[in-house]
Amino acid sequence: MKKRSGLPDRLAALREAMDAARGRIDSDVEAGIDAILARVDGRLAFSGDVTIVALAGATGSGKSSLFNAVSGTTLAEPGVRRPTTAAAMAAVFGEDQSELLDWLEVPRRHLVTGAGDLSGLILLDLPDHDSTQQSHREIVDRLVELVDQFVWVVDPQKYADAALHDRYLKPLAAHADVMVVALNQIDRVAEAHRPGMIADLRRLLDSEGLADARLIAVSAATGEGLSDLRAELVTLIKGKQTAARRLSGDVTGAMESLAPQLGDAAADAVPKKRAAHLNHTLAVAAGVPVVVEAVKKSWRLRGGIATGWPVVAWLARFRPDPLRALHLDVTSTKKSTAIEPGRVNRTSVPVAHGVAKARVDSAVRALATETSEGLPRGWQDAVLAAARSEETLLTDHLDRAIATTDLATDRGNGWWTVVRVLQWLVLLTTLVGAGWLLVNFVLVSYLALPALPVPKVGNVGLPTVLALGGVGAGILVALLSRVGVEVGARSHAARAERELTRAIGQVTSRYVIRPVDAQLQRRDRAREALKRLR
Ligand SMILES: Nc1nc2c(ncn2[C@@H]2O[C@H](COP(=O)(O)OP(=O)(O)OP(=O)(O)O)[C@@H](O)[C@H]2O)c(=O)[nH]1
Ligand SMILES: [Mg+2]
Repeated sequence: MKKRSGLPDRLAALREAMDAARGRIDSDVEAGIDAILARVDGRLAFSGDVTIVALAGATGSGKSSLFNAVSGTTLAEPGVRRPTTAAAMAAVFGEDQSELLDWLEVPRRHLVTGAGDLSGLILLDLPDHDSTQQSHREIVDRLVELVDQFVWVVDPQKYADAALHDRYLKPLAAHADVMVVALNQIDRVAEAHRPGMIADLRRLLDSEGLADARLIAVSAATGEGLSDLRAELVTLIKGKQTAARRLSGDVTGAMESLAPQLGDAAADAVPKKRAAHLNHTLAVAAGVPVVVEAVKKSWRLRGGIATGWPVVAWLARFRPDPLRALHLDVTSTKKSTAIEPGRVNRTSVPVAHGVAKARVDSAVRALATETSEGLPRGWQDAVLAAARSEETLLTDHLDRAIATTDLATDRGNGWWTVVRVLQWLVLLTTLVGAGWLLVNFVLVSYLALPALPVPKVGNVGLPTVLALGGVGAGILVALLSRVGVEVGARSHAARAERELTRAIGQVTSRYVIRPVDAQLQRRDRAREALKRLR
């Protein structure tokens, strides 16, 4: 038996599950559960010490007669012409409960004083559920949702009536433990046939999930079984748990309708592999490989200009810098400081347009689809919407990530200056040697003057050594530098790739992965809450 004290916890859990699942589940289910929550709140506002029991059933089954028999009054008017009872009527045993009856919208009330052990009972006589009158059915349907306990009154002719079983009994199976089925007019059945009929009805109820429902054979006419029915009611009133049990049943019903809306698949976060795959796709679409290649080429070009033989290097100046062509500055110092968003110039990596944008969008969609696979439709939609929440700006974010990443293009090249000085010294040496030779040539050949003195280094004259040695040294330094520049180009390209990928990863995490995770966590929260409810 469910404890009354458990109801507030279960209710809180249901509310929590609904808060998390709202907008992501079938709207009919959502409305149904909201109605249950409102109803439960409504009933809880009133005393749980009062037990509301409704006599419900087909026309002529004897509800009004049983109402009179149980209450020991002649308040209800059993009739020959059907249907007789057009509005619900209440017999209130003990203290007045007008507010509760207002909430139930039961207009006709009778206070039964000196109620004895039935004190605390509100007995309702309902109109016929199978009425030709629409208003009767509406009253029944409304009150069936609100009362604490039902006594379904059936008669020997119509106890298996499909309308009653399909429309009321089966859907109320969650409330079987607060249900009594009274097989009335048992006096009309021959003694010999009674056990068989009772067993037949019992089997029917059991097959409908109503094994917990009590079945009592009664006769309003002869009073047979009435003491059993009364005793059942007294037990319920004394237990003071009927309202809580019914409400608990409501909560269970709500839970059962909510559970399939949450799905079984375990998916509480975007799997690392999927996120990594998205990062890779977006990095390519955002032009990371292009930038990395440009970093490498730019380094080679600038390194060549700085460390090459000055004449060749001077010519290389006229080649365009590949990084500049992408509108990525080759000097990175200012990028390492914080940058105001909006003031960063767009790169010309063409991520925001055309094919690249389409690729970004479809990768984001693929991640959403794969991640939400196996989830109910509402959650798939929510995951997709979350993944695409920044879709229009995503390419801008990616572009900015690239524009603001420090490519370190002016670090690690201090040695270029040393080499450059060396190259100029070497060039100077070459020019001195060549000039010396030229002067001597002019002096001797044209002016017939004595040549300048030429000191010997070994067998060769110093000017020749200076000129040839200078050329040779220049070439050697250029070749060695080229090796150094290439090493730098590669390590800077690798570093740029790392940093750019990291920056792209931050964008995808913030604008795609985290919003998706938030949806998945919502669902997880709802599922956890339901688990507590069970
Ligand atoms: N023999 C016999 N007749 C009964 C019994 N209970 C009720 N009746 C008769 O059956 C007829 C219908 O009884 P009601 O109590 O008016 O039935 P009801 O379920 O209230 O009918 P509606 O108000 O029309 O839905 C009346 O003529 C009663 O006298 C019973 O246990 N035995
Ligand atoms: Mg009646």
